[in-house]
Amino acid sequence: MYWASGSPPAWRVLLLLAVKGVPYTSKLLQLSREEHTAPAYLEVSPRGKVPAIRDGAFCLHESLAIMAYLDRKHPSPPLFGESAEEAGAIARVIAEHENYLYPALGQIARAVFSGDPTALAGEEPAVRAAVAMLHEELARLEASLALRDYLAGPRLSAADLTVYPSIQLAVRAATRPAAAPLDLAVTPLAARYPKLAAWGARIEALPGYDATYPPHWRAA
Ligand SMILES: N[C@@H](CCC(=O)N[C@@H](CS)C(=O)NCC(=O)O)C(=O)O
Repeated sequence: MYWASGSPPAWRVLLLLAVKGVPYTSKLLQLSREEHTAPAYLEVSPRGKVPAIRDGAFCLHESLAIMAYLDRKHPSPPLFGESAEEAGAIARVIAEHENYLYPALGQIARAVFSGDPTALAGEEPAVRAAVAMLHEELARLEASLALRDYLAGPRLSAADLTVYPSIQLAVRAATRPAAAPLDLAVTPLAARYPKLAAWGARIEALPGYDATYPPHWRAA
């Protein structure tokens, strides 16, 4: 399992491995040292991105593809649904996350974590629009949790494991000084989104949840 600290897509896969209790060899790459562009790694992950896995002779990149593969290989507990309706609901939550929440978060994260104090200057209107979109999506998730314990139904699924690292990234971004002018207003999460905060606590209580991942994530 090739991953990097601070990568939400990598964390999704690590969570899925933990929930399923699948043993694996951890290969932590240092992106700052360009380990993801090394020729040997490009053979595993041709785009030079994390996460990626090697399972025997089989290599796979793209977090959602890896999750689907691992769910087939290690079916217990099933995380992509058993009925057609469950599978549809899970795929819907994941697609909405990938198409709306994650791009907005990416735009915010690029401005907040770039280390360049002027990063926001030229892009502030676009980043503010992304903050509004993030809240729109968080409100949708919050409303859905009024009806069910997990994002796609009464049981934990791949949808939860996909969304959870993004929520954590939003919270982490809000603690950064560079985020102050944006007024991200996602901390404490429970103040505005109590159901999302309680859902996050349910995920953190899962057997195998590793509170130390990613190593420097929470302390930031
Ligand atoms: N769609 C991909 C996204 C992977 C991705 O963008 N990974 C980032 C870390 S979050 C990465 O490897 N960045 C290194 C780079 O682009 O140079 C997935 O879900 O696996």
